[in-house]
Amino acid sequence: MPTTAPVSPDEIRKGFSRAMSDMYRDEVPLYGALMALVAETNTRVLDSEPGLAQQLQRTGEIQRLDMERHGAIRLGTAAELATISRLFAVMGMQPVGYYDLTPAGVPVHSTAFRAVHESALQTSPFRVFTSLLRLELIENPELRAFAESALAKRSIFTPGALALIDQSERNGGLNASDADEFIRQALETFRWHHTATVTGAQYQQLSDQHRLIADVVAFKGPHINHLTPRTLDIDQVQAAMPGKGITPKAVIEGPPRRNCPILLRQTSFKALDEAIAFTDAQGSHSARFGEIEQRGVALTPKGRALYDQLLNAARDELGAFPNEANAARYVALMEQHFQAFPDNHTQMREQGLAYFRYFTTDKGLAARGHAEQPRTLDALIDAGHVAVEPLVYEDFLPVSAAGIFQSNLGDAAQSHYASNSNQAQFERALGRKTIDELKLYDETQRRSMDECTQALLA
Ligand code: OOG
Ligand code: NI
Repeated sequence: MPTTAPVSPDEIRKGFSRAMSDMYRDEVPLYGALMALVAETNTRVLDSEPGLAQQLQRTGEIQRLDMERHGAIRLGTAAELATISRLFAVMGMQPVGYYDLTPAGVPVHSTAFRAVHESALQTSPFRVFTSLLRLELIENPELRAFAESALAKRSIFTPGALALIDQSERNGGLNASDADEFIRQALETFRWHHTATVTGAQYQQLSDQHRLIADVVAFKGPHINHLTPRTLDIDQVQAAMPGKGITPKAVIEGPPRRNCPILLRQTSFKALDEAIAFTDAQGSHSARFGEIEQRGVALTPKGRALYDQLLNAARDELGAFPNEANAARYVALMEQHFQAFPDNHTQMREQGLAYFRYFTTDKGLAARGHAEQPRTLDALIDAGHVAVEPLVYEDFLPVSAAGIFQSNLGDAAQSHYASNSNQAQFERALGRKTIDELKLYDETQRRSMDECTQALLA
């Protein structure tokens, strides 16, 4: 029995996210510089756009903005994925979405561990993009066998973390001191190691197959490879990065700049080259990079289909992977194609393209129980008794993720795998099903509608 009442998993996640950020800032000084730049930009944007400030105030995002970040890890085995799922569950994080990265030449498939309810997201929106290496895609049988045996030998969780996961599952949570210890123990899994578990030659062989394979197989654990703060204006940060000695990738991934942001825009800067001691020699490895993101409204299946269609059309017309040389043309093509996507919230709502949250206004509350209170949600909105705000996208985008992987692995790392989506295999490894993100957005939207009608019409 726990000695004191269990701590909320949301509080554990909040503490873990902070501890992870502190660890990463100590290890990667550029991350600190990026955080400062993002904070500065966010303050400026909020000062100059009172409408946006009011929107974020109403949705509560303004309070979570400073602590908002996502990280990413790459795992080697099904057993590692199953256990990380249990570890994240202690912090109230569940696997949401399935991403197949093989069409982009990256031999992994992925999910995002995150909180699922809007009130839990409000306490801490921390997410981890988690990829599983697909060893079956290594063609050379000897190399595949070597990779399997190297991964079979490692244990990426501390005994203390494993014991606390068991304890949390048994007792339905952890008390405050166990939660603190859990955070300390869990953090070890994500730490960078300056030593590799293989020889320099073995590393080279793995890397020649795919740099990502070396990144997973040659090390003791799945080091966190980036931690990404959320900015309110990614173009401003992108433009200011060179002045801080940071060189961003050529193009921003995701939709073009808009008045009403949709989904997710991301940019990153190259992985650092870091000294590594192989078992027999000194060398180097690059894996850790920096990234920033700007989040917009979540799209319905209809909106997402339109997004995918316009993105594909722009990319097809470009005829090549976006890069330094064609960046300006890519931006122009994206802007041109996305003209077809309405750029105001009213139209997006009326056409069923995006999810929204509904909030009672003071005016609406004052009219409660009065004859003049409109009786339907649409009429309440028209009368200004209910305010509509965009529901923020909490997930990732496969094409963008592929672009981020590629820019950090180097274009030379591009391999060709037949598109090889295998969600069933991923879920077998995970030990459970992934959650459909669209269902979560729909539920949040519905709850906010119900709360409004209950508060104003009941
Ligand atoms: C993950 C890359 C994807 C994102 O934000 O889409 C990603 C990785 O490199 O492990 O982080
Ligand atoms: Ni990322």
